Amino acid sequence: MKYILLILSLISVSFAAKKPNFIFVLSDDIAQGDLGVYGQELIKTPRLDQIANEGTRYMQAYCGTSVCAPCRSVFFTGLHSGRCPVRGNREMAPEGQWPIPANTVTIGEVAKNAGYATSTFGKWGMGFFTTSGSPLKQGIDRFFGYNCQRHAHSYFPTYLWDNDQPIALPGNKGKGIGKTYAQELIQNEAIKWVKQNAKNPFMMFYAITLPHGAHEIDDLGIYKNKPWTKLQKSYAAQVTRIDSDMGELVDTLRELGIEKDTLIVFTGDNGSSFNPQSEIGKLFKQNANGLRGYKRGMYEGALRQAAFAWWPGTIPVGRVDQSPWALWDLMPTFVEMTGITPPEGYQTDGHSLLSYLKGGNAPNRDYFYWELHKGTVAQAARWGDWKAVRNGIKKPIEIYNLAQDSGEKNNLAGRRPELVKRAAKIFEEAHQVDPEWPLSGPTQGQIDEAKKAWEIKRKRDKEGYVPEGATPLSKTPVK
Ligand SMILES: [Ca+2]
Repeated sequence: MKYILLILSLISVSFAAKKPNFIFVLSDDIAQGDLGVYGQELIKTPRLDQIANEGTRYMQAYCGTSVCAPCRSVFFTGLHSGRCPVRGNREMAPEGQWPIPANTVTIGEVAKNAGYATSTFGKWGMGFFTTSGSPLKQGIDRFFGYNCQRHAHSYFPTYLWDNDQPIALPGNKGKGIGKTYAQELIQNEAIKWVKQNAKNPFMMFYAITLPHGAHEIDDLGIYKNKPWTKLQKSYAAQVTRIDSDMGELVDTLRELGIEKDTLIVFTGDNGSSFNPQSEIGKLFKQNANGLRGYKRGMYEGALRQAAFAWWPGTIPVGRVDQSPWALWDLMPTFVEMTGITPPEGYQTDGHSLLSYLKGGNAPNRDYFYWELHKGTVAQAARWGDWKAVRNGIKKPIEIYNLAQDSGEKNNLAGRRPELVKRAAKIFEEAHQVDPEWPLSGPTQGQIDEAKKAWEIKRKRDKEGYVPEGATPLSKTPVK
């Protein structure tokens, strides 16, 4: 009996030692159609295509909502945008966005609680370091990048944050092309961290800022001599930069021999920031998938993302699937794949995708829900093939049948009052009342705060602001 117990405990130790790593890559404003595997012909993404083809690619993977900060918050909290604590890009002075409250259980805390090493690289957007929303107070051991989304409008910033310490980047002016490309540093730190943590189970949230504006790049590479506009070349080079950086990441996992222990999920955080009729939208045929809308909307073109999962030996190779799922599913997926008990206060609106990722069916659920805080709140829901959109609380509810009309051209609301009723019920039920996020839109105080925050940002840009006590990049110790 003793021996059996010993063997059992050895088995459980060896299982415990094999907790899988999780890398979630969230690309900022990338369009589904920007990637070769989704039909892109002009922008080259060979490594992303390869990663997608070595794993499973999803055609109906949904973001949290169609702007940056709340989408991050949906992933980070496992709550949909009707319940998560950061539901809009709310600008706070002098730096940062509206913070995640202290009592929110985040995926960072869930992972850390289970003994994982945790990190975030790239663009945070969920609270400055002096607030409860600091990554370092929300379960993240290692942060490197931009805390503030306004700051992330430059790829040649005058400084970045190494945890909560500012690093000055000499030769950068914070606008236009400078000497040090932020993504270069962020990628190097991310790769370094993976190497340092190869023996631990780790959870990395890589909130890669590309190809969000400003569309600045250190090297136009293969696009240099294309007969395109400067913007078109820069944009293409930004996407290809994500590609080579993701290639380096999987190469690193393979060199470390941990590729079979590591799940990578790659998605965009919202649809393209470009109108399909713009010089980017048109040249790169970003809406060749026929979906309606783009960033800051509630139609499928804003919500459906480029998305794939890679986990050699675990996730089926070459599968392409049409089932819908959403970013708030990743929290319960992480909990199930690690077999851990989440800390007290943990809750989620998602469903674990683990068996689906492994080749099974997607989980059943009542509905998906999104809200978008810009002016009065816009809402969307999907149940089965039905999709409902209300572009503001006083606007009529629109109903579409996604199976027959994925382009959401044919509003069936007039003919299907029972579906309008169902949508209204979902909109009411899924929206959790929160005085910070009124349905009627931001309060005057919130508008004033945002105005002040942008004024400070513009002033800082003019002055080439660097936070006090910043260490120059060349003097930072090699970690
Ligand atoms: Ca974004």
